[in-house]
Amino acid sequence: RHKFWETQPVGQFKDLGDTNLPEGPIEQPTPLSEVKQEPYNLPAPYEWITCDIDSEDMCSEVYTLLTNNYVEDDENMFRFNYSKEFLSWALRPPGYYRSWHIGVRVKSSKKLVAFITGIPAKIRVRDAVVVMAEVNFLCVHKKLRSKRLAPVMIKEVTRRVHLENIWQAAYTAGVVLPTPITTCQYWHRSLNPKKLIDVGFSRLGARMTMSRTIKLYKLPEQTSTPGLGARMTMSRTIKLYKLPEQTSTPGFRKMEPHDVPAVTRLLRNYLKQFVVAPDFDENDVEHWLLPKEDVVDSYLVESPETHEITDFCSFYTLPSSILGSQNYSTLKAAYSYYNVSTKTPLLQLMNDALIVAKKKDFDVFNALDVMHNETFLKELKFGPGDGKLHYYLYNYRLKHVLRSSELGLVLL
Ligand code: YNC
Ligand code: MG
Repeated sequence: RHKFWETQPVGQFKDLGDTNLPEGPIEQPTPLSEVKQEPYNLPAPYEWITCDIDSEDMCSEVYTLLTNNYVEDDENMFRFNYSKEFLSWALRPPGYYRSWHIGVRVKSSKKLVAFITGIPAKIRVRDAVVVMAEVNFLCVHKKLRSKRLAPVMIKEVTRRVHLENIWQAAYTAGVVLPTPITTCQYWHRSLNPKKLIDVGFSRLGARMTMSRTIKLYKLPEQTSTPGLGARMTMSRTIKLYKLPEQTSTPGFRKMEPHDVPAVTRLLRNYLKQFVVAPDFDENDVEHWLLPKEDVVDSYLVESPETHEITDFCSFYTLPSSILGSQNYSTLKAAYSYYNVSTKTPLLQLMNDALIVAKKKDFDVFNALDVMHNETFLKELKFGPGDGKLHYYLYNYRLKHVLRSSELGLVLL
């Protein structure tokens, strides 16, 4: 039962498979004068604030709330630790609205205890380009959980999105809600297996299981030798994940500002093949894909002969706090972002991405099974996580659940 979500304009479980329902908006926009003008009521001890993410102090408060209370894996071993620089980047794309960065404070102490954000994005669904809000960073302090604060946060961001005459949204969650447009799986590629095993990452269900590690290890030489587990040594594991020092693709280099027009053309053309994908213009590409230290990395292939930009790959930096290790406090993770292959095989391109990520000292490289990622995951020794990521649209119905490979959208 979903007492809140059943009241919202989202695909409902009872309607799954009902192909008589049309694709597109579920509810029509209302005149802006009919949008509620006052914020929703919060329980008496709390008040709304609009977070000025430009302000160093406010950015630090948000950082602290999320560092201590945001998403953990199922076994509570790791918690996302988005950096301040990352938050500032993620929340201020072209055309962002300050009013969509919403906090809740305790009136008496001024302590920030909840947060939710939206940013504007043009998202194409089949042939329709729809202006949406991408909603992210929903967080309620651990001490205030299960008090139905989340629905109030969601209604308030919805109201503020409506006030900008925007009526659709996209979001992801690890939990199942009515109803996913697709469900993806995370895959993890060890870059620093010794550390990953030390901190328990390799044994973690939500990331990569030991049995999977053993199975992977088993593949090259041994096929069905019994008692194989005992032969799974650290040195053999390190060897299994070893990468070359240098990238292999001629013309592979870091993206630079003058590449924005060519990358925009390449990416726009590539993303056409997916059912749901962002509609990026040059300003978006400049913001989301130009390299930003410790936030986003992008590489491309420039043909040594024609100087044409033929391929592109990118990843963002999202460390996790390690909650119970004596030896380490942070897991440095790279997350596959947008990749385009036209001339360089995707497998080779992503192998080069792994090599640069390893050089930059990442411990693990993560990727969802979206777009064409399935074509390289197993071969490049990624292991499947068992946590799922569900994608949702608000006030937009699709007739069918998508395959993850039909999705061309990566949210942060
Ligand atoms: C979630 N992640 O089902 P029902 S992802 C949406 N997204 O409602 P309470 C969620 N809804 O089932 P708590 C949700 N998690 O009764 C729970 N819910 O209908 C629903 N975790 O509220 C849930 N961040 O306040 C239930 O629960 C209702 O105190 C229960 O708070 C939830 O950012 C939460 O995982 C997630 O901080 C805030 O557990 C809290 O547990 C927490 O009693 C750790 O809420 C951090 C975490 C979520 C990351 C994310 C995307 C959010 C999308 C929100 C939906 C946006 C819709 C579009 C709006 C714009 C529309 C336009 C136009
Ligand atoms: Mg609550």
